[in-house]
Amino acid sequence: MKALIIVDVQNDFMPDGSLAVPDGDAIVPVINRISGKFDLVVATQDWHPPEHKSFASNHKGRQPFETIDLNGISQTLWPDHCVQGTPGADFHPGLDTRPVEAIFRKGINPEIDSYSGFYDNQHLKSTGLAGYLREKDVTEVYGCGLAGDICVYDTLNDALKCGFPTILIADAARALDEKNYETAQKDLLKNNGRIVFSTDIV
Ligand code: VGL
Ligand code: ZN
Repeated sequence: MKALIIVDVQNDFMPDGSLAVPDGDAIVPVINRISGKFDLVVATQDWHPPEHKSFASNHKGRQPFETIDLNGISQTLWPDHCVQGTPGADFHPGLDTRPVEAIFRKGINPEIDSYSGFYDNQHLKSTGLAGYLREKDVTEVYGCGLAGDICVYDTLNDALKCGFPTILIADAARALDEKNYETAQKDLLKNNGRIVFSTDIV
């Protein structure tokens, strides 16, 4: 059983969104072309309340992209993004969501950020995604989406930690920061992850 996790393909991460990932919309046709080839497709959705503490706007005198300590861990402050129920939190309108069987929402607790689709950033609370994939007898987890260096990376890292053979689809992801993405890809490879291109998926 091959599963595809589509990570955060949401309007606010698109080039005209509030937390724009360069070239982020280029992955949409790539994902649409391959999603039908998987036995199971799930998606994650960044889904923050307006008072989420990852937003710089919720910290007096702070600017986006500064780093603070949030409840004991380092937190990058972001522009407001993916606020629950707003158009920015919707999936890109061109994304074919028909094959998506389940959507795992994350980042709901205002006190803690959640980059991975599996756990929050302190690994305190699970979304249930690992149990869902296990119950579906998934034997391989493929990942794509936005942002490659943040939520895709953390999701695939957790998939590896959960024991799933894990594969990044390189041309179906884009990063906020290219340098961080290079480091992230090296780290996935070091942890026995693999990297393929969408054309390798048959
Ligand atoms: C993301 C920063 C903040 C992502 C989500 O989807 O990569 N990045 N929230
Ligand atoms: Zn977020």
